[in-house]
Amino acid sequence: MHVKRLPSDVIIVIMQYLSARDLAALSETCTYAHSLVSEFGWSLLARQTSPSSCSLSKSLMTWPPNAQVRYHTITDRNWAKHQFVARPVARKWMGKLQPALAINRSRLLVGAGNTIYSYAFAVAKPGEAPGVVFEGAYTTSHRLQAHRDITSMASVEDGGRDETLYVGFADGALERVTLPLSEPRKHDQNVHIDPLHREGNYFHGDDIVESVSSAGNYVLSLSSSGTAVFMNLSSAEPVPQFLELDSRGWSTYLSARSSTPYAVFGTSSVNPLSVHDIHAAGLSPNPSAILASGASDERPKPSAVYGIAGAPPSSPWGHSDQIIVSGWYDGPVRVHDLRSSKRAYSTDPCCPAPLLPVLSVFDPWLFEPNYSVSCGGGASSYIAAGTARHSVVALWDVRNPSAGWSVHAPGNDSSPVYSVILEGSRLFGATQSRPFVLDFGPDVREDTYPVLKFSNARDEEGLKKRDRTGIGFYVTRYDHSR
Ligand SMILES: *[C@@H]1O[C@H](CO)[C@@H](O)[C@H](O)[C@H]1NC(C)=O
Ligand SMILES: *[C@@H]1O[C@H](CO)[C@@H](O)[C@H](O)[C@H]1NC(C)=O
Ligand SMILES: CC(=O)N[C@H]1CO[C@H](CO)[C@@H](O)[C@@H]1O
Repeated sequence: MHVKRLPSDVIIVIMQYLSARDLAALSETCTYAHSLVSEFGWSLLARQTSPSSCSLSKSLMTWPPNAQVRYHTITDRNWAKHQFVARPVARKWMGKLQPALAINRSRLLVGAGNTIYSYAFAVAKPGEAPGVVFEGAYTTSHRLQAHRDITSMASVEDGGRDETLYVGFADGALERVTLPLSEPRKHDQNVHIDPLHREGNYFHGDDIVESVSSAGNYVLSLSSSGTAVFMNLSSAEPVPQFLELDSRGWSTYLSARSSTPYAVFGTSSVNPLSVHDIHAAGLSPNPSAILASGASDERPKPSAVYGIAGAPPSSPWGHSDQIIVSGWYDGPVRVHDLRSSKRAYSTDPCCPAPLLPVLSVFDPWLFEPNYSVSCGGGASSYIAAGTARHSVVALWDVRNPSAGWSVHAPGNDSSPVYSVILEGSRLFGATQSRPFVLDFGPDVREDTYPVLKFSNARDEEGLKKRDRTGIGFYVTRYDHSR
C-alpha cells in the first residue's frame, strides 16, 4: 500500500518510532510525507531526544525542531566515535587551586581561590554552536589567602536572572552571593563583590565547607566535620536545619524531581553513602537508604565517597529520579537504583538493609581513587568521572559499560579533575590549573570558546599542539575495555 493512502494520523503515530535517519528517508519519498515530517516528525523526535543541557537550552528553544534533531544526532554520533574538540576555557591560573564549578541556564561559574569567573552562554542561530563568552572575574576577598579559598558552589533559582549562588569557603563561611554583573569592569580588572551583594552564614564554625548542592528551592551544605545544613529557600526567611552525620564529610547531592525529594551524603565511614528523604517538615534525620559498595556477603569496609550525581531525565534508566551515581575512594564509580531490591545483609537493626549497586565501573589503568562524577553525554547514557591524577576524565556508556575510555584534559597537568559537569554535548571540567571543555557537538569554531593568548610558553607546555580540526588541542585518550 502506498504511504499516501494511510490517514495522516496513522503516519504520525508511526513516526514516533522512527529514528532521525528513518525520518529523513521518509521525508524524501514524496511531498506529502515531506510536509508531515516537517510539521510533526522532527518536533516529535526533538521532544524525545532532547538531553538536558544548560549551556544550550536558550539557543535550542529558538531553533526549529529539525535543527535540534540535527544537533543531537551529530552529537550522539560524535560520542560513539569518541570525537570532540578539547579546549582550555581560560589561561593557566597562578599556583595550584582546587576549583569548583556551578552552572545554570545563563552561565558557567568557576570558583578558584578567591575569584569567581563567569562565562555566559550565548544564543546562537541554528547551524552555529552556542558560544561560551567570558563575562568577568569577581573576587570574594581582597587578598589570596588559603583559608578564604572557595571550596564549593551551587547556583540557585533567583527569578531567571541566573546570577545567584551559594558559595562555601575553607574557613567555614557559606555565603549567598549575587554576582555584580552590571558593574563596569575597568581594563579587564577583577570586580570585588561588595557586602551589598553577599549574605554570610556561619553554620559550619571554622570547618571547611566541602560541598554545596541545590535543587528546586533547596540548598544543602556539608562541612568536613560532618555537619549538614539544609535550607528551603521558598520561605521568606529560610530556617537552617542541622544534621550531624558523625563522620568526615565530603560530598552531597539533592534531588527535587521525584515525588519524594531526597538528599544524599558522601562521607568517610563504614556506610559512606546514605539517602535522607525530604518531607514537608524538612530533612529527615534518619536515612531512608544506605547505599553499599560490594557483594551481599561481604562485611562493609570503611571507605569514602567523594562525588555524587543523579542521571538526567532522558537517560536509559528512565525519567524517575531514582538513580544515584557515586565516586568512591576504593576505586569504582557505583550506580545505585533506589527501585532495586538487591540488599546486603544488615547487622544493624536500626537502619535499613544496605542497597547493593546495580553497576560498578572503573578505569583499570588508574589506581588513583578520587572522583567527581556527572551524567549526560550522547543519548544521555554516559557517566563521566574526574580522577585524582594526570587530569584524566574517565567515561562509560551505561549501555555498554565494559567498553570505557579515558581522556587527559587539555594542558595535561599532573592534577586531579576536581569538578565535572556533563551535558548532552559538552563536558566542563576543572583541574588545579584551568577550566576546560570537551565539546562533542557540531559546528564548533575558534570563537565558540574564549580566545586564549598565551604569554608564558612554558606555563602552557601541554597546549603546544592543535588537533586535526585546528580548533581544539591535541589530547591523549585511551580505551579501557574489560
Ligand atoms: C581526594 O579528594 C579530596 C577532596 O577533594 C582531597 O582532599 C584528597 O586529597 C584527595 N585524595 C587524593 C589521593 O587525591
Ligand atoms: C599526557 O600525560 C600522559 C602521562 O601522564 C602521557 O602518557 C601523555 O602522552 C601526555 N599527553 C600529551 C598530549 O602530552
Ligand atoms: C544545575 C543548577 O544549579 N541549575 C540552576 C541554574 O539556574 C536555574 C534557573 O535558570 C536554576 O533553577 C537551577 O537550579
